[in-house]
Amino acid sequence: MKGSIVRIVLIGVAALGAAALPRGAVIVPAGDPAPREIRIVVKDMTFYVDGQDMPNPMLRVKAGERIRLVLRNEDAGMTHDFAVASWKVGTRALMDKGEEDALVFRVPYQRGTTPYHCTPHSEMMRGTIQVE
Ligand SMILES: [Cu+2]
Repeated sequence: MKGSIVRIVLIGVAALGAAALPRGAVIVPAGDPAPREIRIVVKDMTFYVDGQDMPNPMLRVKAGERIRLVLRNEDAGMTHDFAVASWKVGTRALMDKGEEDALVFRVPYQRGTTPYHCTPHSEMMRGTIQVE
């Protein structure tokens, strides 16, 4: 009887913990430097680094680096997001034109490449992240 109550409480605490952490959230150790910001805009169903004209560009990051990735949707009538499936990182939800979302994450320590994409338009809106 006592054992089952303890178990129920533990399950409840685990459920609360999972609900409180949004997708892409990370625990930031004290004293960590500010993350490097990468600003991405979406126009005409294409990702761009803000201020550059390379479509769906390769994003270069360093192993273990903290990144603050900001996505802004400038596509009228289309909702978009940004996700790195292999890292389980993504913006909160699909965004309408003019909306912006930021996610902070740490790049895995393993070097190599991994794809990023927009969930509903992954055939067109996709690119590569290179971990150096
Ligand atoms: Cu999209």
